[in-house]
Amino acid sequence: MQINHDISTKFSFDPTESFLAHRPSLDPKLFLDPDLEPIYEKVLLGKRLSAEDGLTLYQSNNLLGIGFLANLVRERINGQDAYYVYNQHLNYTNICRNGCSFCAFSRREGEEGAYTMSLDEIADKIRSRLDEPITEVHIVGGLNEKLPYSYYLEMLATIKRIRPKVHIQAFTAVEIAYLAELSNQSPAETLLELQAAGLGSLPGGGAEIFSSRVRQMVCPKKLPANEWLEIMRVAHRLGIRSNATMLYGHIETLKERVEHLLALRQVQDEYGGFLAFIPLAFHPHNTKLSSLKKTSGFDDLKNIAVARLLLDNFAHIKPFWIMVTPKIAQIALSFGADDLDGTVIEERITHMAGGETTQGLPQSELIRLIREAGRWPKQRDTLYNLISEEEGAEAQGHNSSLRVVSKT
Ligand code: V47
Ligand code: SF4
Repeated sequence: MQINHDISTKFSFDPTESFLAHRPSLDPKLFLDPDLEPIYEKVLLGKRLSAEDGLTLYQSNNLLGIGFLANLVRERINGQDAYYVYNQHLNYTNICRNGCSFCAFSRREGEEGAYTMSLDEIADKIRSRLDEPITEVHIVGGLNEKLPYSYYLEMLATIKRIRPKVHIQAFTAVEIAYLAELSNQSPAETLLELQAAGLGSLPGGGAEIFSSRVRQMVCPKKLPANEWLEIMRVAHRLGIRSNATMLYGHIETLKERVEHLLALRQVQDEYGGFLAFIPLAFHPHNTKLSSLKKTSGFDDLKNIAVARLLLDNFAHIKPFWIMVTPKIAQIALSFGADDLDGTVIEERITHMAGGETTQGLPQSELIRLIREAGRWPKQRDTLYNLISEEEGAEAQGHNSSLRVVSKT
């Protein structure tokens, strides 16, 4: 396949645009620890935070202070808006050659509970929701060596045939690297072929923690960190957007979390192709790390806030409500987050690891969570184009109706 190497895309986003307009009237000394005050000064001036600042934030237990700082940045970038998407998750197979020790979802071929959806089953799943205004199908699966490359192309084409306008956000960088290997092509050639079959953007999974120390211990067979980052660079250069994640709450140190976030910030400086950052809270149940504790609400909120502060070039910070619960995700809207992800409908990765949330949330519930947090609900598509909204005074009332901005 011929690749045009000139298709370089730089997505523009200026987080410091209006920072002076957001100087708070409160005296932050009332609730900021002294060690957070220099960070407050930087945040006010729109200055980039350092790795040391990141560590100071993580080491502080002044959650309200950290949240206050993160909220300044959040409102500077997104005002009162809080986004959600009408989406459907699809985990097409759990058979995986990697066997990461934090994963309760994966199985070996023939093991009890192993499954692979046929193309007909996938088609049925998409068809069964045709009466809903789904704008995104979100697809992640294991590395199943029995599946031919054509399965992936046909999966995308099948979904597009049934729902031509849907945006398919499919295959983590780990799956993309695997598909490149399977198809004997470069990652760029593979991405372009998948795009021609219907791929719209990439989910942010597979990043885990970039530290090679941690990767060696919990996912030694997984794509190394530098290759994960390189796949994202290649995608962004081709104009294919993606998300970014960090799996936290297992054996990583706070310093390793900071290094992870700064590595993402560096790649975002290069092409600006990341849409959103999603911290993924580790669920230990049924995994080889089941002796570890679940993350606490305190850590979940701190992670959101620190990410908002360090990732100054990311437009969106998204708590995945499936992992942190809708209640924590709602509170996170005051701690740096501006996006509640979506309706989801069916999710397996977290639920097989002890996730206790429901499998999906109706649109009305996402709107209610956002509205009751004092934010303005904005239904978006995957690329953050507005689909419908409730604004200002309307959003405060309980009878407000959605204003449809665009139909997909
Ligand atoms: O890479 C696996 C994580 C990821 C566990 O882009 C676990 O919007 C917690 O890609 N506890 C896959 N996490 C999911 C993914 C994703 C999820 C939500 C939003 C987006 C997005 C992408 O799930 C894996 C891994 O990091 N994971 N096991 C576990 N026990
Ligand atoms: Fe496979 Fe992904 Fe689970 Fe790792 S996290 S075992 S790559 S499905």
